Amino acid sequence: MNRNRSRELFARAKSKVPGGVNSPVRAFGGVGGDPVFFVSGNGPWLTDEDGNRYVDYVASWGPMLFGHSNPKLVAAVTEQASKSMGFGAPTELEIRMAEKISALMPSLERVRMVSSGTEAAMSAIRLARGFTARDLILKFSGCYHGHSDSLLSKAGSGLLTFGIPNCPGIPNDIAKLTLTLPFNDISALEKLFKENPQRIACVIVEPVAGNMGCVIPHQGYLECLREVTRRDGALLIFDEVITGFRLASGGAQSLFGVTPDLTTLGKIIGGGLPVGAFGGRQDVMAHIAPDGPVYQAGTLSGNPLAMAAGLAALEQINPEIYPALEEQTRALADGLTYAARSAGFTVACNQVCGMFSLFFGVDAVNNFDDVMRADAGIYRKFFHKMLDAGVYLAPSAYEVGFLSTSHTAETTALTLKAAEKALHEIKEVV
Ligand code: HOZ
Repeated sequence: MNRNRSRELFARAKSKVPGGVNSPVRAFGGVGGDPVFFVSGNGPWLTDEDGNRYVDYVASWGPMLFGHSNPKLVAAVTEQASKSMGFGAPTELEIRMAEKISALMPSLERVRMVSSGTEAAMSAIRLARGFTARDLILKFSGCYHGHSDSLLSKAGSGLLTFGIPNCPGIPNDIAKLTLTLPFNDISALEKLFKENPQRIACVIVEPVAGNMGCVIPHQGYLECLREVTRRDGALLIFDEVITGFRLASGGAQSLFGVTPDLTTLGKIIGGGLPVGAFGGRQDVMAHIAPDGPVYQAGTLSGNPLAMAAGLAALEQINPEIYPALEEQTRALADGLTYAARSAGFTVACNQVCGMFSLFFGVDAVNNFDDVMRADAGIYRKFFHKMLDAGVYLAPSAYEVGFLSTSHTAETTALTLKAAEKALHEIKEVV
């Protein structure tokens, strides 16, 4: 497959853009080689600058729940663009967005729109600290909640891909306020709260981790987070930037039946445009300015173009879309597992509704240490063979794969055929 134009563009990008990209994982540092530059997408398909077509499993890192160029989203954005791109003043679209989110996820009694998941998490943490008058926060190794100062300790995503354990530029005095624990470890959680009674402002967690690959909570784990935080007076924040509206119409919180105090959202609620949100209990959200003293603001917050795209996505959400998405993703995950084992590889494949991850060299992945034991070298080889066969997987062993409602049995069959060939070829030279 010829990707000359992508190669040329990457070389050109590097002379003006740090690392040639505007977000590190895209630079292909985790898999080697040059990133693919894309020109268009349609449903589950992507077309690159050289005219090659790929089945897309990155889905713009999650937002493309309905595939690329979904006609309802295109129409909504086109209509709004002809009216105005933004006022920096309220619009009815923002109310409709908050009403829609609240109807789908009732724990969000009040919703504040922002422009990214990073901003949502950063603001939710400030709110939790302001509300509880406590400074410490707790996160879990391998979870990623955007790149704000308080949330980069032992973080997943690009920090994992590029092996950056501690990010320079974050003052020690800030970093030491973030406590970390392993995901899925109840006794470590109980011990930490026992040692720090009434000192932790909040626990922030991806209810299904999606930035160290897909890692699923053990039965009872999220319930335990709820119970421990409630007992202590700490807030529980679910980071549903990835899982919100991807796992169920009410997000992971409805799938697992655990209600957090605050939730952060992004990705799908912007339909592919830059959008985030945080929201939750009315009494907590009342502390946000202008109602309360916890300051948070943004020129582009609630931007009408982004609201139009997000609303067009959310209006297509209903419980009926998830069984087919689950079935298609499970068929893919089972097929990949079967193909890998048949070729002689040990693998674990974690999957929940429309997200999945394949880990080589391990037979179960339940936390960050398990992820670290997986063989990223085999993933790299697999990634490139799949790319050459027209399948675009995440360019890092530590990101998840996403399906959309536009993926079909045909795209799954094509992917599995490519995977079977790739895995046999890799095995021959290992
Ligand atoms: N943090 C994103 C994945 N979880 C990567 C974003 C990007 O590179 O676009």
